[in-house]
Amino acid sequence: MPKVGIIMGSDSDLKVMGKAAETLEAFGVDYEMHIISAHREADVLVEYCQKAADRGIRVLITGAGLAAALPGMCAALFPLPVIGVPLKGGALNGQDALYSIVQMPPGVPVATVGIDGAKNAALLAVRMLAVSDGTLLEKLKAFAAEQKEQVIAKDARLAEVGYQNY
Ligand code: RP5
Repeated sequence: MPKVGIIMGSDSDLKVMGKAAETLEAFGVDYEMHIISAHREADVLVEYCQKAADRGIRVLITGAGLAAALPGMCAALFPLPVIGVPLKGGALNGQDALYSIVQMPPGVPVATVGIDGAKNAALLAVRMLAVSDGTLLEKLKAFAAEQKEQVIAKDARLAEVGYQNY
């Protein structure tokens, strides 16, 4: 079974990156989760990324804050898709991480989601795996239908109780 790797630079990233894990669990996607710092233990990151594909990891979800080097370094070392999650925190509130992660040089792509967008990162990983997995594709269709029903229900409630009592 294909597996997703969730990597984050610090345990201070765990609260947000946990949403990626929750989302993968909801879709029944196998994953592993690690704290590996690109700046503080570059050698560990290199070893992890160089072996990940051979161990069955098909997509890496990578979250980091501040001068976020982790997603870009993963994309340099891991040959399959890397999704970057810029994390809020520090004086620039995640904009530093966003710019760092999204502005990759040509040839080394990172699919960057929004600041703290761990849930979307996981959904994107599920979509990538669903390219060759019909069961996951059906789950994604069901997820989209469920989201639609939730909005319809909210609209019906608004019509029923009015905005003051919503
Ligand atoms: C980044 O620095 C991490 O991804 C984290 O978002 C940020 C702060 O790390 P800690 O000082 O909390 O370990 O590398």
